[in-house]
Amino acid sequence: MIIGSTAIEAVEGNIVKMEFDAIVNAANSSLLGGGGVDGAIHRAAGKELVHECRLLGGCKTGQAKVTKGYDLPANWIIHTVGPVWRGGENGEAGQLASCYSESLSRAVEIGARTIGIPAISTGIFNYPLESAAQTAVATLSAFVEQHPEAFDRIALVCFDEQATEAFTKAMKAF
Ligand code: AR6
Repeated sequence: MIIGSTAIEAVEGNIVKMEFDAIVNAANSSLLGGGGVDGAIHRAAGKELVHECRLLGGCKTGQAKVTKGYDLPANWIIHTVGPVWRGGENGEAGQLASCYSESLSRAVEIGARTIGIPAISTGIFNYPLESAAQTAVATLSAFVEQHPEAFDRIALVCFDEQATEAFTKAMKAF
């Protein structure tokens, strides 16, 4: 979908290998690394990343903080902490939406025009894929409507076919 200058799309692949001004990391509140995409980003960025992360003092669920990209193709990493899925009645959707809007707010601040975002919370944090995809698409669209010229490309980077299908479907239904 296209809003203003921004193409929003779902793409399949490994986010650490992709060329964007900034990529978003699905981190945990320590910001010191973990499994999933977080582990992959820390491995690919190199050891200097964790040194910068130590200075940030952690990050609350739904918030986002920026570091440099170090050895990644991306110049910046926007670390956000998604909600752990606890059945859906505990504010998870609002927290997930906040991850997307706060990440884009950081992107605007650093002037990143191309951004890759993984399917936050849908791995280790267990958020149901379809519901996460709907929240992602609705939140990104609403943000971009408010900042129609801020970005060139926002890619929802899906790690497997199932995620690609869910995000593509959410975009078509929107
Ligand atoms: N590129 C793109 N997407 C990926 C990649 C990759 N290289 N690797 C995994 N994914 P997860 P969460 C997808 O578990 O659910 C960590 O330990 C994956 O298939 O990485 O937010 C953190 O430190 C899934 O669709 O993040 C936290 O403790 C999506 O990325 C916790 O996991 C998110 O899965 C965060 O859990």
